[in-house]
Amino acid sequence: MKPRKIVLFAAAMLACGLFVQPATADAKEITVKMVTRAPDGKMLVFDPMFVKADVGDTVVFEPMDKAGHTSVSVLVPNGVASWTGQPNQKVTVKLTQEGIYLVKCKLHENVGMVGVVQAGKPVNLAQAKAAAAKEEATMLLHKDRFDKLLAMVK
Ligand SMILES: [Cu+2]
Repeated sequence: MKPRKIVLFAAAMLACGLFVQPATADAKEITVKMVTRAPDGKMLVFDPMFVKADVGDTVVFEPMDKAGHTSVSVLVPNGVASWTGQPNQKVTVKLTQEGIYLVKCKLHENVGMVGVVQAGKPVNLAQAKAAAAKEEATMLLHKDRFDKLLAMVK
């Protein structure tokens, strides 16, 4: 193709959305509840603690009781802005990049209130494990929770 035709072809593909991840067409909204007591009896947890999603999906961290729960990112894939939710604040995170997102409740992290979101391929798994180990060193309860959740990554 001549250069001009290539440009037109690229413009046409852009117009068709072909450069966009196919998952965006049926992007899902996934709710993660921040609870003091989960239905299964677990105390001070994200429910669910592990989310497997597609790039383009949105995760909504929703406080279910006024216990000061927060959604704070510990690690995000390259190119993603970290976030710091305020106590009892609903936080919406669009998964714009594939990889592992680690999250914690600032108030209850030390008792194991942490979560893992996987979007697409776990391209930053090694970084996630390193960041998780650093957090676990400061935790008092459920020190292996990040490890268990990261073991669910496929
Ligand atoms: Cu909390």
